[in-house]
Amino acid sequence: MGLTSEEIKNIASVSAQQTIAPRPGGRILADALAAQGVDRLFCVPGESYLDVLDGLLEHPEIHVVVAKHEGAACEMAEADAKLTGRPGICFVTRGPGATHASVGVHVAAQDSSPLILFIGQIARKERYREVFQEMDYRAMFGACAKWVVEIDDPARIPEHVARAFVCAMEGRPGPVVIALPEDVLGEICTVADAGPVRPARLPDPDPAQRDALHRLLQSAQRPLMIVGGPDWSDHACSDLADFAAAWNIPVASSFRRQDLFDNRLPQYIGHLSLGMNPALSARMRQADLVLAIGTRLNDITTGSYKLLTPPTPAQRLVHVHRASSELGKLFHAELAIHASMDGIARTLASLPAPATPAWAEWTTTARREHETFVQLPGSHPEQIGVNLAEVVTRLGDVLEDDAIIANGAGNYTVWVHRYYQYRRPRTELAPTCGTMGYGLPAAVAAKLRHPERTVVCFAGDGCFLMYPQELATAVEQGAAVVVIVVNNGMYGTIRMHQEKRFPNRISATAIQGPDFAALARSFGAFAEKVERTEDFLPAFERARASGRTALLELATDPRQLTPQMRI
Ligand SMILES: Cc1ncc(C[n+]2csc(CCOP(=O)(O)OP(=O)(O)O)c2C)c(N)n1
Ligand SMILES: [Mg+2]
Repeated sequence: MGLTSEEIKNIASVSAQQTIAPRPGGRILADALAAQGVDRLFCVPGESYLDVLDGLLEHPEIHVVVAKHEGAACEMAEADAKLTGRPGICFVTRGPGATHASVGVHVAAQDSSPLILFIGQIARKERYREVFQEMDYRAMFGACAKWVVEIDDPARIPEHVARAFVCAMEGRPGPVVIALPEDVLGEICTVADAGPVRPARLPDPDPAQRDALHRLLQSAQRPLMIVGGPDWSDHACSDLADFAAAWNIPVASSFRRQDLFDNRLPQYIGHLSLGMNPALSARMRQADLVLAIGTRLNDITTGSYKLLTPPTPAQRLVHVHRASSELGKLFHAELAIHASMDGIARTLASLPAPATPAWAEWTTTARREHETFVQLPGSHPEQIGVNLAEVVTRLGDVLEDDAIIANGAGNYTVWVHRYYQYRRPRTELAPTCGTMGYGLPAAVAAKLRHPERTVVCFAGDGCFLMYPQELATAVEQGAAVVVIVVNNGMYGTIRMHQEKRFPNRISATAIQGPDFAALARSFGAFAEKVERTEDFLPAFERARASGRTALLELATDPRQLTPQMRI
């Protein structure tokens, strides 16, 4: 993706008068990261980039976290980016390292998170012979990264790294991949560092857009706001809440962006997700004005494009996005606004609200429907193991507002998203692209970023078994996360689909898991198994009080596939 001239202007270079010592490429790269303010990176080491590892010894301010699998390393970097808004940094080796790490590139692309994946590459002179672990990264990542580059000249490392930072953050944030030939990293050259870069400032809505927005709101009968997408500051979220309160406008979050709007507020009406509240989908259909703020309106958020149909939906649509390329891509909005989330939230909060909006009843009813949906269901008379709805609700009662909840993919997340009330921005680390295994790496990254906050990872047994070895990373790093393994002995989501399409024909969906608590203890973690709902909270408090990485295995009922569906 090209940069605008504005952005290129932002790439400042150090004054030519400065005396520069010759350095090997690996050191130039480590210095370039430091120049961009990198304070942490995630890696699995490889002989292909020893020069960078060596160069990093000169930068004790950069915390090098060694994960045990590159998929986890890259997801840690992506989760770190979700928390900081700055590019997450990951280093892996060529071939096997790069292919493992690709999952994190996919998450960063679909979740719009800034990420830079550095890959140690074979030496330039060996290219095109299919030598040991040789791969073409432009071909491999070309379709999902915003930019892929192989650096051919150590003198251009500062330039390329600076550009990668801008590229990952500008417009719709996403992944950049940089391949580093081994001999480039070893070559000594004399070049100045680049200064820290910042993408060009995004526009604010202009006065004409503000007026049009105001008019649309004033003429609406049944408005509904959808919030989503990346890069929301605390300030923008708070302006948005002020606007929603002043106009008493109902707010739904897009898939796995529930933390953008305090779920306890009277305007919050739920989560546009897989298995969403049918009353919420009905509201979406009935709305006469949809304000889509920050979200790209993907298939899940729009109920497979049935609740909002492209290109011209039945509802009047205002679409606001920080990337102009997302506007008009799929939906033709009546009003499309290219703006930062800070800018649009400030504009919305400044609109003079009517004394009594026409839709008071519409909002109250939508909220009531949401409250009914998240009410604790009674246990089925034949239920065994813990009641997950109750566990999640009780956990929400004891956790602080800034606690971070991480998860991967699986039906267990339906309970988490339905019964946990997210309250603050950047407290939900959840892959909008449904990547199993994401929870533990994301939780580790979160605990390192915010050691003072409680970090809980929910994982299904299938999900957890993708990266159980990252407990070693957590213990090594002193990351006292609490992992809650929801053990139903199966890939429940797939079993659910199987039951619907091929009833009573179980194929490849059972899991014979280990003794999760014993496994966790072998890594040096605190661990307990919980078999009754009432034992959960005391076990959770013991886990937290241990001050160590902790794991609680919850035995859940394999027949309870979702809060509604029982085999
Ligand atoms: C990396 C990855 N592999 C496979 C899938 C397909 N998939 C989605 S959910 C799921 C099962 C999840 O099982 P588990 O974590 O035990 O949760 P449960 O559904 O049982 O609650 C699978 C295999 C996926 N989303 N991601
Ligand atoms: Mg399971």
